[in-house]
Amino acid sequence: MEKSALQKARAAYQPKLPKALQGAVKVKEGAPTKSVDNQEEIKKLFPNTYGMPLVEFVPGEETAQKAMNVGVILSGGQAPGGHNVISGLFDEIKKLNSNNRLFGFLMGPGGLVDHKYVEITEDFLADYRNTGGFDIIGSGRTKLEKEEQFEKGLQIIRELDIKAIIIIGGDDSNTNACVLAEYYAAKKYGVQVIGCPKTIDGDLKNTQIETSFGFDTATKTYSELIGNIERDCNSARKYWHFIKVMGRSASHIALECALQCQPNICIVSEEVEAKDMTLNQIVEQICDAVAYRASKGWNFGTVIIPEGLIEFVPAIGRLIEELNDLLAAHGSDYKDLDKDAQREYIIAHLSAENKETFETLPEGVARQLSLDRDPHGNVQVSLIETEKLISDMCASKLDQWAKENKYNGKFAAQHHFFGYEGRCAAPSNFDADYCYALGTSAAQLVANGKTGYMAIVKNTTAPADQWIAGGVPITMMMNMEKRNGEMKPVIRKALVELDGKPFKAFAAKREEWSKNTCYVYPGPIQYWGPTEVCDQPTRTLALEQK
Ligand code: FBP
Repeated sequence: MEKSALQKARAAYQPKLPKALQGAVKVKEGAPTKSVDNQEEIKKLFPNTYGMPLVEFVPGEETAQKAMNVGVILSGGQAPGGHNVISGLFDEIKKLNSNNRLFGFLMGPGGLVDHKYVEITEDFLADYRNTGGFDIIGSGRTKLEKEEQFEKGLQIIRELDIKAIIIIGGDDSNTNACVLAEYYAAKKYGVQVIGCPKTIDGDLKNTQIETSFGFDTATKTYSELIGNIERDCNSARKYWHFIKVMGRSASHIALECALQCQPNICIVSEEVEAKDMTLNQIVEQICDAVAYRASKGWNFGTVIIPEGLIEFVPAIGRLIEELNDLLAAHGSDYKDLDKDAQREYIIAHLSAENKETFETLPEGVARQLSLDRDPHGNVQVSLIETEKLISDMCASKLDQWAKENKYNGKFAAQHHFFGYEGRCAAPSNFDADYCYALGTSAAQLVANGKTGYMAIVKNTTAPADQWIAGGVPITMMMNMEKRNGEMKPVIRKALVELDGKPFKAFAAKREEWSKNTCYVYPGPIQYWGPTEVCDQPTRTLALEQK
């Protein structure tokens, strides 16, 4: 593989580890746990993996370890640092016993079911250390949920004599990891399953998980780009830039980028939902800033829009809920129809209120909401051009205001979508270290016979040697939610909390940012240099852990 100069220099980086993981390790067990909600139902569904204690690694004695083989899967959307989880896992199992072997299943959970794998060796791994991407073994969104998939997976697990599977994924993938762990435990197959918290979206966090990996690098990458746009915007002074940023559901990415770049406007979906706002009210909020700035002669600005916004506008959220049930209930009779007939079918089956919402949406957006969900039942919001929808609505509103003499300015819009640009960026020092420590923890969870746990690393705003590593039972994070028309046990997603410190920090400043030009230009991620430049956590993490 040909490498850039940066890649070569970065390959030599040795990620830092918490003190407790630097030598031999033993397990310190905490109190038994319970799920965040629906305890009776979750306990019934996971009788073998419910209630297990929290685990922390502390320095221990060196003991001889029997050789073992481990399998690893990258699941869902890419997130910077995945390769370092695998590096940490590989190095730790080799440290435990040099005869240990690591197998990577290809292209996501589907690789386990289809028996597609590769052995990860030192030479093979060398090209991927400290790099972004999931290309070492690829990723996929196959949902592991059926007994036949688990049994098919077991065949290759037996063939390769694998003791444990590590699933590196977001909330949906870790929910599946938990289901798989429970199944293998119930069948007494002796196969362990361990999860690892990944997602740029930042919504896999709770009392035990401070942040999901990838959020740090992705938000720093987007913030660099947004800062560049702000500077261009402040130089030419002729465009309003509408920037959609990823985050399928929660607005953590949008909020973090706003805290880093201080745009004129940042919409936070969770606030839209809490205030029961309509699309028109969101548009008016933006137009107020456009009109004010125009009155000062500033016909330019920046607006950040979270990718998941559309689902949080309550009227559209209600429509999506009914569409989910409708699409789940009417599979093939709907799928075989052409585009126009599908629209008519939906209109004929929707309740009066949702029908009205559906008919007022631009056709492209309505169409996207009527298409297949991803394998986990989610609307594919990355395909909805919310930034254009909002800016078009702003243009119409401003035309109307101009006619009413409420606005006198020029409005020209540019559109951007920052998503895929950040998911495979070379991991920041934080993500490089954090991921390596997560992989090391995962190896220790396996070595200590744990199953149904997720690897965790806490105290992450302190220097890396003071981080605390361990594991949390996945059932502890679960509750019951409706998916594809049915109640299912799932890991609870962490949305932006409106009484949380990051949102409050933003809310205290946004009025000033909307009126004046307060842009901050964060610049690119740095790997070498002063610690205040290279090793800062995200604003979100710093504020939350303060
Ligand atoms: P994960 O939750 O699997 O980490 O993926 C998150 C995400 O990056 C979202 O931000 C985005 O909406 C989605 O993936 C895009 O999915 P795809 O890669 O399938 O287009």
